[in-house]
Amino acid sequence: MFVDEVTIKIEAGDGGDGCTSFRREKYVPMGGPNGGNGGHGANVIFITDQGLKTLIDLKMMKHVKGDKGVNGKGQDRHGADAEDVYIKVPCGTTITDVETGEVLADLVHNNEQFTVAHGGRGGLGNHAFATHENTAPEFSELGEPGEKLVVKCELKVLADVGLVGMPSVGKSTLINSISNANAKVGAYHFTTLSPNLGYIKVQGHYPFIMADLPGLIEGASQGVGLGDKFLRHAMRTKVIAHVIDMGSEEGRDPIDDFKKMVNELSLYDIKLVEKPHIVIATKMDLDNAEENLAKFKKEFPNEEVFPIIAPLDEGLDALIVRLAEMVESIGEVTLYKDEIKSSHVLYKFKNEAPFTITKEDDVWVLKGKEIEKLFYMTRFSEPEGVERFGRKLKGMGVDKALEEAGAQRGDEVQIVDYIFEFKN
Ligand SMILES: Nc1nc2c(ncn2[C@@H]2O[C@H](COP(=O)(O)OP(=O)(O)OP(=O)(O)O)[C@@H](O)[C@H]2O)c(=O)[nH]1
Ligand SMILES: [Mg+2]
Repeated sequence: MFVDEVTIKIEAGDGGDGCTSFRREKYVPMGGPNGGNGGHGANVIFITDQGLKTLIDLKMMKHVKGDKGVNGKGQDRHGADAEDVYIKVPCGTTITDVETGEVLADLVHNNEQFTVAHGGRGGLGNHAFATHENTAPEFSELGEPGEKLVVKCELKVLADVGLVGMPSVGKSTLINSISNANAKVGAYHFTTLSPNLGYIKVQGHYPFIMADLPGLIEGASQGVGLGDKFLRHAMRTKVIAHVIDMGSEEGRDPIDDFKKMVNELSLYDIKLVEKPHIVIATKMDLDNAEENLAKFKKEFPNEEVFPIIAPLDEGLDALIVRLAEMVESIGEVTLYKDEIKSSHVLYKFKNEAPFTITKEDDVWVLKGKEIEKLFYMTRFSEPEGVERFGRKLKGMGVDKALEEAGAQRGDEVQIVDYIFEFKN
């Protein structure tokens, strides 16, 4: 099964909690604070692996959750950071935030990483809060919550050249001969079930990427055979290379094959036949090949045809030089023009208001990432921690904003599920 679209829920790990603790030693009546900090929560990171070809492993995941950092302890022992979670994906995977529809990352190269959800930082222990004014703080922070989101991963084969042709015409044999690809070759139809990518280096030219697509048959655009689901990958290539078996080993007629292929492509999307293309004539070692080639050229005098024998490396140099030239002359066509804005990895520009105020029944409700984070990191069992929470809110301008909104002394104010009294 070729899985090229998966939605997963992602939760980075929360930070470990800070510790409130005091030194206890014999003969030392008032030991200082020694509560350690919590460890960092696990980040969730996508990483590309060129060995992977589909998103099938992700299909099993559905929900990925990073561990919480270890809590701090007394005697200034800091908690360990949680281990990051890596999600391996094939090259050519794009990651979209389902809620906003924003493309977060377009991972193209091997071993490329993208941190999709950051783990929370560890809460500070009470030692970290010791100051001249407060040498013995009786509070510590809880760990910061990890980021959570739902993402859609899509595999979109990124290639400059797409090999298109009937089953068993020798597409995989060709890509194996000219690139680092390791495509399965077989004497039966539909050996290739998902696209293979090959990286091709040509002396004096920029390297380019070729995609070996599964074989198409007549009616593919209507879902016959493996259907047309792979043609969307062809849509993203700059050059289409039609692969035609000139040996007519299986009783095929190369002229007929070519007509059928062009027809299938045009039925799928007319843009496919408008792309620059060439014809690769394979299996030129077979008896009928020369004769068929002559007929083919006569029938299609305007087609640029490259006869090859891939297993013997014949005709390959001329072919790849020409493909490199074509790719270069097309230049930097952005494959994801509408989807991505800058480089291959995109970062969200976060510019949200620190909080919002709404009135629900008689309660003023405060919402916002920053304010909620502060809430989650406060240990409400510690009065000094609660005091600090109040000071921080004031510092963020909450008191002023509530007053402006019309809040009166004594009104109820809610953050997450905590309700406190407005005192101004
Ligand atoms: N005689 C000869 N046989 C070839 C040549 N190239 C490929 N073949 C054979 O043709 C058969 C099909 O080759 P593949 O490379 O698997 O063909 P494909 O187009 O990738 O096939 P699908 O993935 O099924 O669409 C295999 O048995 C190959 O060994 C060639 O130049 N000459
Ligand atoms: Mg194949």
